[in-house]
Amino acid sequence: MRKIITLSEYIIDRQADFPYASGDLSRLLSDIGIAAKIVNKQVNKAGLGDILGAHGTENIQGETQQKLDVIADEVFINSFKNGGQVCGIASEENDGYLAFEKDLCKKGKYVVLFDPLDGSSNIDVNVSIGTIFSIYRRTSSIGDLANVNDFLQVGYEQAAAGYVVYGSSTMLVYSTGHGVNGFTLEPSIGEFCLSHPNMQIPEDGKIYSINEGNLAMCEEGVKSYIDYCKEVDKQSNRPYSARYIGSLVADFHRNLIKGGIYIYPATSSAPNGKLRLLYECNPLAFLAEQAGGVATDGKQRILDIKPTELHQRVPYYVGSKNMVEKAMEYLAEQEAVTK
Ligand code: AHM
Ligand code: MG
Repeated sequence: MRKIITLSEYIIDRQADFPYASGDLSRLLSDIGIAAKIVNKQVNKAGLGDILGAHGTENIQGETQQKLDVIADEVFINSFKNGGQVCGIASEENDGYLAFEKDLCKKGKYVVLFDPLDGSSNIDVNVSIGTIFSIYRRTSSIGDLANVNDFLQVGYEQAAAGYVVYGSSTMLVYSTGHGVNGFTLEPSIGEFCLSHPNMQIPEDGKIYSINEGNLAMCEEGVKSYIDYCKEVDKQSNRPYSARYIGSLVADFHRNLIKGGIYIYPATSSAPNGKLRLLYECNPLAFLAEQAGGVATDGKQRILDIKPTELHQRVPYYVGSKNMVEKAMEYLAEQEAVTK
């Protein structure tokens, strides 16, 4: 049997690689692991009665919140508040950022932006959902309240990012900028164990993931790229397979392992796409690049976009390097034609 390395052991071992680091980021990552286990318990019980169903309130984007969204949001916020490493958070479920007022928190070096439960419309049909998180060093002074500039940082400044996928097994995947590692929750011992060391996304893939129901509302470049994906060409492994779970974390996770492209483009009804830059696109873009992949808005690198709003949306193309680059070629060609 291979030696089991738990998430906590792994984080402590990595900490030794940075002799001058204070250990705060390590403690924060451990807290995320614990919060994820608590949320996982709730997700597993989702079919059992009153946890299931809409909570009845709407978030800033006018979407009905499921009860579990609210529960997950609270679990992560409480964990950050009690940990002392985080001075404030922003999340999909809160209209504005929250600056923690406790003295312990004001001394925290980090802010966290997160989507507590992404793909939550999938909960009541027992399909995988996920938590996505993005961690930055604060730009405001330690001891002060966090301010908006701590949250509106460009993606390449992320100190760490990751996700938890609550699927047929539960996994936590994260990066601190030194590669990507995946940990699977071993339910009998209640520990995340290193199962996917040094994850690399294949340069080419055979899977495209897009809500094709929206294709008529997409620009011509997207349509012609999807035509390309469906074309028969044995040499380049086409036609590709279409796979769309409708849960970003699950679609991303599959493509990270198998190779593929995930697209949520601009549409005529959503000119900036649907996905949120700060707590959906940036963290997964950070992971994609750390694994050798690419993430763009169709024109520019996601991690270079300077955010202006907490809930800003961007078109999203992420996955295997050659596939994303090919999609961008199609977009550029069509743009040249229409100019
Ligand atoms: P959410 O944050 O409200 O759950 O929305 C994000 C989700 C992603 O997980 C998923 O990829 C996408 O929305 C699906 O959208 P659509 O149903 O428009 O294809
Ligand atoms: Mg979401």
